[in-house]
Amino acid sequence: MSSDPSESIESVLNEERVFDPSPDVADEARISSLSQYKMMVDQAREDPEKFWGEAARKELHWFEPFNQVLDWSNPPFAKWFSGGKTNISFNCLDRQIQNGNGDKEAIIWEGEPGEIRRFTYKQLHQEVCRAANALKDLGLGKGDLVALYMPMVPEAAIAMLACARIGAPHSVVFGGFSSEALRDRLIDGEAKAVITADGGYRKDKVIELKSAVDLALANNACPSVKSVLVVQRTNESIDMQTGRDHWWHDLVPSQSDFCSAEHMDSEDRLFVLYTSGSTGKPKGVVHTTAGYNLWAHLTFQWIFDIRDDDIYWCTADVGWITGHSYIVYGPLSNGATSVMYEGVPRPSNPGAFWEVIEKHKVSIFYTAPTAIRAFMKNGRSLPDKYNMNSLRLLGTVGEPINPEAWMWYREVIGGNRCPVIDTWWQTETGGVMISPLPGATPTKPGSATFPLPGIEADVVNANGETVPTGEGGYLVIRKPWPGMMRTVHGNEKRFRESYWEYLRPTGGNLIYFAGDGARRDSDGYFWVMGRVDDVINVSGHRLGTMEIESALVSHPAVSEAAVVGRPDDLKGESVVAFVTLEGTSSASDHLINDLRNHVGNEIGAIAKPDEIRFSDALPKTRSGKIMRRILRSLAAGNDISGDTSTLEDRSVLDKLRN
Ligand code: 6R9
Repeated sequence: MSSDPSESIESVLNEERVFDPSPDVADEARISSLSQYKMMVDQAREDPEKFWGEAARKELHWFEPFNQVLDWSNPPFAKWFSGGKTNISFNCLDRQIQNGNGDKEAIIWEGEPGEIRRFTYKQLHQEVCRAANALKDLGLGKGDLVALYMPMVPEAAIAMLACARIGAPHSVVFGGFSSEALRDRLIDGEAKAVITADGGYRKDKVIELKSAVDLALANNACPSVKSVLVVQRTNESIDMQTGRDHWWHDLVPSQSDFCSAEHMDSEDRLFVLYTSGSTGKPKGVVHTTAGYNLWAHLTFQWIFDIRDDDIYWCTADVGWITGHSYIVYGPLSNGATSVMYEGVPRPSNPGAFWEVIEKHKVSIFYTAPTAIRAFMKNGRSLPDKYNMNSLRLLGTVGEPINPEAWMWYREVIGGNRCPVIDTWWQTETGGVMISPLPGATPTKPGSATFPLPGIEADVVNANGETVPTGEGGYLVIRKPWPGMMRTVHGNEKRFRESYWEYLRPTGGNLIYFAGDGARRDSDGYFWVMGRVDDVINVSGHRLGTMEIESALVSHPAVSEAAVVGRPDDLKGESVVAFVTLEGTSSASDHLINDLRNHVGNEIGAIAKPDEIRFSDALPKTRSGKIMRRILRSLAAGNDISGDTSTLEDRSVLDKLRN
């Protein structure tokens, strides 16, 4: 822990505005009043096993019923719905067809160049079955990890569902990560196959993916990977290695469109998704079949109060947890229509988002604060040109949303009629944890409001004791929940230590610490204030400062590096690196460029430092620890406040100020 949360929590949020759910939203909603929400909270608190057990039986299809709701005999390793057999691909497809949704649109996809593809539930089911059979032909089956390194094309969702169908856990690696980052993840997960595309489109440019896969696999770096399945998207000329590489269009379309769903044990692995932590390499967060399915399903239903005629659109990439839970699994498990868009707003089409909303009559729109802030900067004249009357709900996720951006979102995009649903959660939590319910919760701009039923969230001090109202502290979860991560892939110790043993409460009950600071106001509303560990959040992307530091020091010119976040009006935070050089190297613009590219190659463009400052030395304690608090103040252009008496060499400060 690099900072005291109360220190990093600003007291800017004296927010007085409250927006009650409008009667027309509330009247039709599943959860239609605050008292109904509170009743559910009480039920879940009184008898959690009954609450979750009933939900699981009602909401999911089971090949075989479970015989125990929660096994918490070996905390923090939870087992949910033991003995049960289910399959998330069955829940997302077959069950929807059985329920009469076969001809309903499951996915409406739009590519950046503007082409549109539509899949009904029946069609998606067929595509998934064909892909699943193709994976079987490649020798893949239950338990074999399959990595996906894909653009935002329908085949990304189809591949995820195909893996789930045959019981092969997937590990989606965001297409913006470099070949180095991909290689690390393939090795760590011992992936048996990679599904990719020749390339993808981003901001009118072609992003090469297959060539990055080739680089990652070069020199037999990932011996576990036996096959690569390649979707043709951009028609790049790429190398295909005989025996290893196969075109999707050669292998998939000719398969049978029937493939029965594997009966998966509740606790069989569904996927591994890597995310940045405060120490070391990215962690492979493990989610399992039934608990994750229930959580993605139930949260989607609660927070968006999904209706049969909704057209729902989440702008995330499938490479992140938001794409997993709220483009693919949550919406499809509820029989909803999910829009998938390959593009982003770009100079050739700055109104791309509003155009998609208008064209597809989107009724629920879920995006990130960083996007909202960027639009806000350019004014309302652009969104005002589009007809967005179809919208009824607006969601945000990924980082704290400032009240100004929240108000702008509500007024300009939502025409003052759509509730703003600010959802706090993480890769580790599987689904949303703290969020308003549109028909029940009065909202306050900038607050994620209350924990969902069954989620025992609290704000505590280092001893795990609840802090007084209004005071900042660590945001924790006191009880297990179905969507919780089960472990860090290959590292149970790291799972225990990073999440469950950071805070050691008196009394001994384990509590989950999420890495965020928060406070609660006198009405009980949660205000999440951002990370209090060495993770920085740039435009909603999680980056570990340690990862960027290791990338920097792997460059021959760099001796030492320290990376901190600096508050940024648009991106939330930007990356600032303090670097000391090896004896013979000297600071120059050329070197700055070189270092930025080096980080791009090691991790991905999102991790490139916005600013690099050279220094003869870094501020350290006598025991040799870098004092990041000082660097954070310097990066933000603030005076160095607080205690500096533990500094080994105070003269370093003067040098750094320049
Ligand atoms: C879903 C997702 C998780 C981190 C989390 C926190 C930040 C996400 C937030 C939020 C304030 C919100 N975060 N939603 N902070 N308000 N509504 O983003 O997962 O990529 O794992 O990031 O994002 O700091 O700890 P992930």
